[in-house]
Amino acid sequence: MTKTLIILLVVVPMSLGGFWLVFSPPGKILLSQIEETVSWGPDKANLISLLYVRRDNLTGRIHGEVYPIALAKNGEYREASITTFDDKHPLITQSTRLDKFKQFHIYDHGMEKGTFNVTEKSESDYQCVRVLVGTGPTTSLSPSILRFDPMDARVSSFHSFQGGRGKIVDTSMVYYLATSRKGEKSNFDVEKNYDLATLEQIKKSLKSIAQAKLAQHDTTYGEEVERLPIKMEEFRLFDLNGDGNPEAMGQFSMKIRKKVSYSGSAEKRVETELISLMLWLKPALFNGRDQVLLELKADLAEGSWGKGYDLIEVADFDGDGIGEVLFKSSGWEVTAFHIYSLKNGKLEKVFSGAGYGC
Ligand SMILES: [Ca+2]
Ligand SMILES: [Ca+2]
Repeated sequence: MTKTLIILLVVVPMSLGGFWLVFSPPGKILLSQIEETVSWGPDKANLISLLYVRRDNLTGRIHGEVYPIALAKNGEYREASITTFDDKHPLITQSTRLDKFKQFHIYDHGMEKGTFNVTEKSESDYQCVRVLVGTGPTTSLSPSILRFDPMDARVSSFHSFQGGRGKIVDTSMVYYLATSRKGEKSNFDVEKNYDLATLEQIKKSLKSIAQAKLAQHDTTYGEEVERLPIKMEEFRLFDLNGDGNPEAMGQFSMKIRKKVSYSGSAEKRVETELISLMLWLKPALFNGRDQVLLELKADLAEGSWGKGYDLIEVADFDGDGIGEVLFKSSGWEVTAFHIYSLKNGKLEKVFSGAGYGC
């Protein structure tokens, strides 16, 4: 394959939102994901998943489903989702890791919020694809997580009238980390251990680095641009490796306004774009110097519903006592999941996949 073709295969589909050309050819069930089920026993393996809780706002009925992301074993992470575009062949007959892993521990901000037991396999719609999920009762979950607070970034709502079926659909959804193995340690959050002045100093370090990174980021293509001040969307403080020195996370966004001219027209239109940055740092306060552990940038045109990378949870997925980081990335009608692990002074990607989208 020539270099140009490789670039086309990767860059063009991503930019057009044609995510599935990269991650999964349309219409095909990912058989490679299923083969490994046999050799990966449930003993020490961990099926890292999300629990999606859906509420029918018309009937009040709450329904939970486990969406498998990755299987962790011996420090390795393997794809665990089974998806298809093909609506003719039922997924439900497929062998899946949900046949072996039935009980899940549900986490919210490092705290266990009950267990979820998969009683049956089912198929569920996620944007344009169908996904094999595990369903079950939500009765063993803490009522504190079954609230669908519209201010919570994890909550989404869907309201539509399906004329063909004469049906009104009004659903709210929220998701949490679900792991088949109970974490020996799940709460790596250390923000409460530090006073406000210290936290402010760490935020200042994050902001100044984010400012420099976002100023360098160029999506302008030579157009005139105005960069608006950066905004810190989220700040969290963890000690991933338990060495007493925290790792800090800042999620930032910056709007840029640019004047764009179109071919054949002298007129210029102002367009706004959003650039987002997920930044992790070992702050100078504890480290002698600011050390960047991870930077994930995403630029999205206004109107897209995504905003780059969101932290789902920090948890010890592989049982070595060190916390891994699970992100959800959202783009133009696509979603994918990524796991990062602290290695050699960096947060390194150990898994990327389990995506869905159009
Ligand atoms: Ca640390
Ligand atoms: Ca770990």
